[in-house]
Amino acid sequence: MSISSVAEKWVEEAAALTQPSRVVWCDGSKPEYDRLIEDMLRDGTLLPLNPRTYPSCYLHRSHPSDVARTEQLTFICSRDKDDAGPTNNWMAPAEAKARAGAYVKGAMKGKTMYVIPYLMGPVGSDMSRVGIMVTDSQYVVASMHLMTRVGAVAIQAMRRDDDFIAGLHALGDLSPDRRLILHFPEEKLIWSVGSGYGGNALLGKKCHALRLASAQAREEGWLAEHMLILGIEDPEGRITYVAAAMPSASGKTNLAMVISSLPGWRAWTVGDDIAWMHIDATGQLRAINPERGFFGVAPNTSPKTNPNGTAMVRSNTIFTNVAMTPSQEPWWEGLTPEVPAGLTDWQGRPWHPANGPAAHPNSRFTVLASQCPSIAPNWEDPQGVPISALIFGSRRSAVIPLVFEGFDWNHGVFLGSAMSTETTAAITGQVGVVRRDPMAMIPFCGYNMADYFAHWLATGPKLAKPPKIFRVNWFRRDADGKFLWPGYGANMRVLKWMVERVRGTGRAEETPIGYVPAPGALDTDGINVTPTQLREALRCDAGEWLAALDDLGQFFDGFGSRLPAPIAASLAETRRKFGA
Ligand code: GTP
Ligand code: SPV
Ligand code: MN
Repeated sequence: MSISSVAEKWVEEAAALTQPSRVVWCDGSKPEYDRLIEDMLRDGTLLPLNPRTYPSCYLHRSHPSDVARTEQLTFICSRDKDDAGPTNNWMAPAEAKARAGAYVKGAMKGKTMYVIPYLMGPVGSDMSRVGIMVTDSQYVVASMHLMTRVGAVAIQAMRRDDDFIAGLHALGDLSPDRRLILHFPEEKLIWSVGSGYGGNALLGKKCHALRLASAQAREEGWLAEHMLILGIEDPEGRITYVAAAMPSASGKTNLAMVISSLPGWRAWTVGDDIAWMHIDATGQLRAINPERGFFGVAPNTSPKTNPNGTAMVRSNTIFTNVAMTPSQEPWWEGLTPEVPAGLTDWQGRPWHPANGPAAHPNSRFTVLASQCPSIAPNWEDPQGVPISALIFGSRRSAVIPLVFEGFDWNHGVFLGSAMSTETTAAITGQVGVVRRDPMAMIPFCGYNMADYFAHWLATGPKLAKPPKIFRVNWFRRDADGKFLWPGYGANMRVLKWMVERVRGTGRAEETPIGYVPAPGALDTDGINVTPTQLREALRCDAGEWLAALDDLGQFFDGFGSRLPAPIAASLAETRRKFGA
């Protein structure tokens, strides 16, 4: 493996700062992975799971105060505060390095520093990008093996000596008081200290592939989005590809591998969390999945809700913060209808209901995408897949209809920018609080979100045939608090209507917020939804919407004159249509 001098120099600097006793360059090989697993089994970082029913599967328990992304400790460190914008935490680059420098200085004393060259995206794709991260966590190295393409394959994809995102990760003491996740877009640099969990620590994922990539994408004219990618095959065998943005723990993994109850319709998984989308020479939007694996939410993943999800984690999977049965099998709430006796909870204690759920609500599995039964045969196509529709979905108990379609590109971008959602366990803090989350990117946009809206608006006219843009909400509830829509496999019905809309055959009715399915246009044959429930799920209420648009207007005001005029115009026009 030959490595550029720029990369070598950066690694030397990282080592000088953190002072490890040893530096190991990772090659991404199976023997390397096996050695890491052996080491971690020996020191207790991993626990073995049942080798007969879950071969090569392991359980990791993270520190109880390190179980989800910590957004309040995540910063965009652009030189100019306005370039981070009002929705991001900002710190001046020098201050950020001084503060975090105190935590990382000597942080790897007596430890091994692993250098991980990783490739985000398929081998041989112009859309793929390289990162080089260092870490003192073997769990992070093993996870990066599953989530990215590690080793020579990354170094060979560098187009110049300095063509990589540099990432410094140190566990520190895992205290939230000494935790910082810092992004330096102008330096193509990430510093993360004090957390070993998920998006805080697997730097290829949110830090690189979303926050820094979104900033890079804007400069280079592409899109880096918090989106799943999915192929929808109809009974004639034609495949329509869509990408869908949904906030954390709000349905991407589930939709990406949905099993349809509609005869002849099936889904092909291309990605479950991040989409990088470029415009090709013909003006077609094409998407790649930059990741190699899934870091998916465990709770409520069951043979009923997500059969592909449960099938793919039966081998070669690292589970984090799930519970364990007496026969060393992983368990989480919703996996089986009955709670098994004798569970050990996610903190290693005999489970007691008074201690809360047995598995942490943000417990997860890490597994290669290739293990998913519905993985698309072309999921690693260097050209990506052609995108015909974009979906913005959020988690809202009220107000937001099951599905509606934007009038055109600009209106669709407005619908994405208008998204709000109820918070989930994927982020530390209160669950179920409604917050603004444009395009499901509020925690992941690496620059000023007003400029991000402008970038989206500017992308439409560059496309020969802009994809249709839809909004969805699987989570609307009735007066008794029950979901109005069965969700999961039934979501294919909504996808089918979208495919028909793309082809110009799906019937729709116009409302002030967009097109909704006309009566009978949504195929509910064979699923348990009454006409009243469907009407409720699709209902668009003027009073509720006007209140929601007031809140949206205040949010937009925070961007000042940087808010693009077409976004403000769409808001005004919607209010007018509702009679305001
Ligand atoms: P991140 O990995 O955090 O980005 O999450 P995600 O968007 O991939 O969410 P995921 O598919 O893992 O779903 C999160 C939670 O929502 C799980 O507990 C699912 O069971 C639940 N969920 C997913 N789809 C549906 C649905 O259609 N209806 C309902 N009611 N719940 C759903
Ligand atoms: C999310 O929170 O959106 C995730 C999990 O996909 S993490 O990798 O921890 O960010
Ligand atoms: Mn996510």
